Amino acid sequence: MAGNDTIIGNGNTRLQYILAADGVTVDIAAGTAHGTAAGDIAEVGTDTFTGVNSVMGSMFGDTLLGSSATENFIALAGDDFIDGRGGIDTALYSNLTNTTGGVSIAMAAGSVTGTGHRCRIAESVDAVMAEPAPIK
Ligand SMILES: [Ca+2]
Repeated sequence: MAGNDTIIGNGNTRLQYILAADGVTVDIAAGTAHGTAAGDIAEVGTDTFTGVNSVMGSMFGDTLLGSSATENFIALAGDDFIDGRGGIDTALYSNLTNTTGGVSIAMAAGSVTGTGHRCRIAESVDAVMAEPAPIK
């Protein structure tokens, strides 16, 4: 994902920044994604895209912004912020590979906390989905 990429999705396409070296800012409405910090220390370049309805952030603090359409967001670890804007949006914490423990979800307060996760969620996000911890 390094370098400046142009992604043309089919409306059911997920962008993934799991390998980014630092937090990313992804704005679906604007169709842009880049490292949040100056100097591209995330090493993702500046991407432009269309047709994306799902975003997986990095293992660091991300800012994930939606559009008026329905989308889902997988923020992974880090202190993240999710604003789905319009539509019926979902924040997902069911990625077993990167979820190391349970998460506590307070929709009214707009927060998700848990092992490796701390997230602020704007009111525009309609649902948060998590899975039970895997059986060991
Ligand atoms: Ca949305």
